[in-house]
Amino acid sequence: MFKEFLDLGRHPIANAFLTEEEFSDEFFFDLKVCWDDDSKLVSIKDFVEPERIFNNEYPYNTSNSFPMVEHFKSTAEMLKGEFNPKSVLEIGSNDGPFITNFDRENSVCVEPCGNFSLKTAHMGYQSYTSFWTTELSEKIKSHHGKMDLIYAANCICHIHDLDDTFKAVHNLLSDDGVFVFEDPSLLRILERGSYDQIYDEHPHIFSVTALNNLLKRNGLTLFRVDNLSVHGGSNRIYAKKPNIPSDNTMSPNVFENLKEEKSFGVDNFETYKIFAQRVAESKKNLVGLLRKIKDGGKKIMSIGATAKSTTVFNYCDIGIELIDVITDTTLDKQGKFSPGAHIPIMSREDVNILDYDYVYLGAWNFKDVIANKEREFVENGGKFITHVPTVMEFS
Ligand code: JHZ
Repeated sequence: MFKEFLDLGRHPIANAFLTEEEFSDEFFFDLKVCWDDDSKLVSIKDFVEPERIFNNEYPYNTSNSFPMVEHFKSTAEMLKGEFNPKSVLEIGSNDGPFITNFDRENSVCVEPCGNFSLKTAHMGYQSYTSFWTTELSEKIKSHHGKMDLIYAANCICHIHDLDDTFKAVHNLLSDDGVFVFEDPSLLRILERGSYDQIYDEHPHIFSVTALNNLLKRNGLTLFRVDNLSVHGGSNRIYAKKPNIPSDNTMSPNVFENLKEEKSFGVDNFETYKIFAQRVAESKKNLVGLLRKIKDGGKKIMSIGATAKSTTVFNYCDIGIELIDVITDTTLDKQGKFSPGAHIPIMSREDVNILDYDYVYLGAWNFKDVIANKEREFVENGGKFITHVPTVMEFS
């Protein structure tokens, strides 16, 4: 039932920033995207082994993007207020910006990247350095009992086997507990042409439509959706165990989301073929714009060494001939090179932005934050470039 609709070419691991000595050994895979006619799920065709991606060197730490720290604080406060959980488990706890809002005694973290699980362990939380599986849920249940709140942000769409994932949640969730998870929204990606959300770490891109099908077949009921602006548009999904088999207490906004997706054509393969054409057009326009700027003798840098920009630079074949340098606030990315394209990454403080005429926004999702920080650049005639929702320059 899998139908392929997009071929983004050869790609490296999106977050595997590397040193010059590592260039010759770099791992690449074919990034193709398909749609399942049955569940309506969008997935990449060839999954990359998770151990290659999520290991002790994984560099993306949420706490480096300060708007996300605020986001997780307010999310935690909201969940406490609405559900008053006595016990909390976070799947994919990263360096702890969500779990830190809950008390240590009744909270458990699961995180496969040892560098981060060590951090939450040092903060005093029970931390399991592990991938999320039914087997692990059994172990946690025997040590800590069932959980009232199971939470995951930008993590469930990272897991290949979704049936096992949801079965594991079902196993550990208390009978009146709630499972809450947020991931980028397929609908927003289709609307905005933000194909750069597709990379090895995102083997699935979720629609509410597909999640409704997948949760149901694993004994969970999707009962609420919050549409969020983070990461270019995400959905926060709420699911629970149906208390009685016929229980179908969905809030009206679930139906509204399903309706909006249907009217956009999320359940129709034609929509994906149109998206693929838009992606090819975006590449042509971005490369065309960058080349024109360079041919005019101007200089371009980039802000945000994101996983998303790995997809853009490799799909569009953009390297140092077009972009001189990328700046990023993450210490572990600085001094390294971007995956595949091998553009050097530096700290923002070490680059004089006024030497540049254009800044390509690798972190376009933080457009306002970055534009606000870089007011001097704009006042001096500098311009930003983005490809979302269309390729454009602005100041
Ligand atoms: P950001 C990651 O994707 C990977 P990325 C992951 N797979 C996922 O699912 C999504 O997040 C949600 C830097 N920065 O959040 C910090 C600045 O330099 O868009 C980060 O390295 N200056 C887990 O990598 C990067 O940009 C700034 O002013 O696409 C942002 O990465 C700000 C605000 C950030 O996620």
